[in-house]
Amino acid sequence: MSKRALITGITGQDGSYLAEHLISLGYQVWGLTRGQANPRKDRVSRLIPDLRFVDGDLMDQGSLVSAVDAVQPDEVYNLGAISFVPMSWQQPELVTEVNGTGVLRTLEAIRMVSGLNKPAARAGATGQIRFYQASSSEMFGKVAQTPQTETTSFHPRSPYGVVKTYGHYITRNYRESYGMYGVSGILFNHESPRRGAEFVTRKISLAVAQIKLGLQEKLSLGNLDAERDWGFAGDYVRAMHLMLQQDEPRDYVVGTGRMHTVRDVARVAFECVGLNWEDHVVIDPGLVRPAEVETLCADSGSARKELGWAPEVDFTGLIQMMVESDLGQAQLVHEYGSVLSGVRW
Ligand code: NAP
Ligand code: F7E
Repeated sequence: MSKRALITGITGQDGSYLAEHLISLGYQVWGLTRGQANPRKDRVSRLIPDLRFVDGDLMDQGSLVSAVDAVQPDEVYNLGAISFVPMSWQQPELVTEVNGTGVLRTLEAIRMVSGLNKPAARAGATGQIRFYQASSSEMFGKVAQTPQTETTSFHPRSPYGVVKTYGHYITRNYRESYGMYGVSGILFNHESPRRGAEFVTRKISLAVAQIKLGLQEKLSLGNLDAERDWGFAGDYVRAMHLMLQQDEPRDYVVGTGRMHTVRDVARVAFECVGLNWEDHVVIDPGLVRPAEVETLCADSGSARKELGWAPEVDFTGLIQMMVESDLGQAQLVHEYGSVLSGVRW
């Protein structure tokens, strides 16, 4: 019988790649969607016709219990979050509710539906619903060592990072308290042509496409010196799935082990279309964060050894993929009008 998976955050970047991956492995996949007439639900259902949907919101405990009960999943992937770090300074309470208490609510829904409060169920995780939590390299923040491993201490620098740290520890606590198979993937930045336009890589690839076509002149950026370990989202969802297939639940760091600056992203992206980034990028001090994460680099030795995971797309390949996708889409819109703008991701 095919396995059943429930994904929160299905309308986001990772949700769509994970759903495609699980369906390719023979899973039946349900995505949790919230709200009324969510346009992002239409977009993902066009992209993945075999996907099923169930209503729910990480802010609403009852809806999560109903969703888990209705789907009866073998695996739950909690990818839902407000994931743009600057928003966590603007609306810290909302981010805490969704990204922090939302994890607790999902764990509680699994516990209630599985009957994990019963002592007999505590003895072993076998046959229980397996849970994946989307933890983040933002938890390392002001890094204690480079590269970062599963044992590197946390020093988050944003409300987002602080709240993700709560989600990380509450997942570990449910594993230790109830024998739940719950794991956290500490994922470093991962990008794709489906990345939100507010994140720096996509902001750059979209601007490069517009500038190449003469539709925009300048691109405003903040801290060009920030260093990140950027990988491809399609590679990282394979690691999420592998983490739930192990005999023993444990947390893993997932990244490429290569660091680049925001300046490198701009240089490579503009080079893809034969332009010089220095002719187009302007600095906007308003985009610099109240407390910055200056540098992040993963040591994914455990994931490589124990999960057999390795990334397939390198930094230059990733930026090229994003620029080519945005240029192709911008050319279509430019030639045929805005009626086409909603067709692709
Ligand atoms: P994303 O594209 O921003 O997607 C976020 C998803 O969360 C959307 O589907 C959104 O759905 C959903 N969501 C927001 N509020 C919700 C709520 N109240 N209830 C239910 N769903 C809600 O994020 P992503 O890049 O795919 O990242 C997936 C997860 O990994 C997130 O938890 C993120 O924090 C974490 N993470 C990401 C990275 C990265 O580099 N991408 C690295 C480490 C960790 P709507 O359409 O309803 O808004
Ligand atoms: O910023 C700098 C900015 O917003 C990257 C999320 O998926 O990964 C992501 O968080 C760096 C930062 O991603 C601009 O200051 C410069 O140092 O693309 P970002 P992020 O904050 O690293 C982690 C792992 C997550 O978990 C998050 O959910 O780029 N930067 N100039 C800029 N960033 C943006 N957005 N816009 C700029 O103009």
